Parts: sequence; structure tokens; C-alpha cells
Amino acid sequence: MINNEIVSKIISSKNVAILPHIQADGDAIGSCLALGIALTKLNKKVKVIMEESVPEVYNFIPGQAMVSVGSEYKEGLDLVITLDTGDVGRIGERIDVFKSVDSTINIDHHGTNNEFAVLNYVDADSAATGEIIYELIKLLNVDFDADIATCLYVAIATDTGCFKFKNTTSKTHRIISDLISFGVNVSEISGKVFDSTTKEKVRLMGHAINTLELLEEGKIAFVNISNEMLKAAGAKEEDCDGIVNIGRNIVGVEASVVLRERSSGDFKINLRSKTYVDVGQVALKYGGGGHKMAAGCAIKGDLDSIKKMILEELKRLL
Ligand SMILES: [Mn+2]
Repeated sequence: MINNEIVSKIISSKNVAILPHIQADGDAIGSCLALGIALTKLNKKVKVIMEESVPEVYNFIPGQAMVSVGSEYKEGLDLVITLDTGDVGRIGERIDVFKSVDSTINIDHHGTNNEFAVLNYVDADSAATGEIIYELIKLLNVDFDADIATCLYVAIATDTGCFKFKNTTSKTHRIISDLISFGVNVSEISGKVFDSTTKEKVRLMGHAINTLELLEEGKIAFVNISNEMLKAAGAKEEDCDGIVNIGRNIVGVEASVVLRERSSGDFKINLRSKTYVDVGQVALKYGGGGHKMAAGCAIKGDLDSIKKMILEELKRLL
């Protein structure tokens, strides 16, 4: 349960900034906007401050008038709330905003969260931060509406892979059932978020699939994505999202890795597992974090030695 201190701190503040993690995903964006709409209903001044603008796929999500991009906005803030953010590094440039106030709250579901705020609530049993925000909005006594419900539906649907991942629980479905009763357009959201893709992303997937390697008798999948591939496909950074699932979905694969070279010698590593390998521990070892079945980190070095390092870690866990 979210403690009273967090609830009363929110109730007593007037000018609130809500921060998702860098490269915000559906859970981060949906959770921030849902809480933002709820706090607006409590007559608070609210800004959702993002590192990058909202990815196109989420353009339909309600509440985006509250969004500002970058670290400039600090105007009279008395509370900063980070959502879905496992550590301070995931705040990015907006650390200035975070440090500009004395009152900070960190609400998250990443098991690797290191409780960096003044008040912290971390529940690794929640499938999405959206599940926690659902409870929080109830504790704040704000009435749900279609906008809040839509934001939270997107948050929970994306972090559960449309209710297919292991983190999906009966509680998840109870919350979703309640949200739908407030007027969520399920088929429209599914169509926009899960069943549509750009031609640029499909081209990028093609380039990425060409690099697929299956190691350890097909239990580990590696894919790498370079800037050249992104350019050749006309794709954007956000188009790399989900490519790690291509390897994960192959029969026999237990762990899937995408190595994204952002600049020469600087790789972003995306890790997924299917049943038992704890990729969160691998990510944590290299300064990243995440969940048991989905995690990430950044490593500097050359492709081959990073691949070797990650492979050794995963082999021990197989
Ligand atoms: Mn999340």
C-alpha cells in the first residue's frame, strides 16, 4: 500500500511536476498523464516534463496539453514526482528540475529501484507503474473518467505486452475491467499501439534480422542495430523499441539481446528473457536495471567484446 505520507504530500502541494523516465514508454507516459489529469482535478498546477517529445504512436493519449519537453521548466514547483524511473540516471537532463525542489516522490515497479527520492514507493509485484497510479488516484479520492482510464489502460497494456507477459495477474485484469467501465476504446487503442507500424520500422526490422545470431544451441539470440541501419531504413530511435522481441519469440530462445550502437563505441543493450533467466541482474551488473524478464543497460566498448561479456553472463544463468 502507498503510505499516507506520500498521499498527504501530494494533497498539500500546489505546483507539481511529474517526470517519466528518459525515452518514455507507454507505461511511463500513460502513468504520468493519468496522475497529471487527476491532480488537475484537485486544482493543482501540473506539468508533465519529458526528456523527449511523446513518440508518435502515443499521440492520441489524453492530457498532452500538460506536457513540456526539456529541463527549463522549474517555475514555482513545490513537488516533483518521478514515475516508472528506476534510478536517477533515468531522469536525464531533467535532474535540474528534480534538484530544484525539497519534496520529491519516486513511484515505480522496477525491482532494481534504488529509492533516490525523499519519499519512495516501489512495488515490483505491480505489472506496470500504471497499476500503482490506479491505486494512488483512488487514495486521492479523484473520480475516474474516460481520459484517466485511457491513460492507465495504455500504461498497463504496454507493460504487459497486451496482457501476454508473465507479470499479468488477476489484479491486472480487475483493474483493467474497472478502467474499461469508464469508457476505454479497447479496439482503437490496440489498433494504434499494437497492430500498426511504419514502413521505416519494418525496414529497420529487416536490417536488424539480418544480424540475428543464435548461440548456445539456440537459447540465446543476439541482434545489433547501427546508426547506418537506422539511416538506411529512414527510421527513428523509437523504432528500435520491440525489436528485442523478435529474438525472444523464436522457439527455443530463452534470452534475447539487442545491441544498439548509438555512437561509435557506445552501446545501449536491451535484454529479454522468456521463462527463467533473470536479465535484470545482468543489466544491474553493467550499471543498468529493470525487471527479471526485461532489462537494459549502456556499455562502452566494441561490439565483439560487449557481445562476449553479455554472452558469458547469460551462459551462467542458463
Ligand atoms: Mn513500467
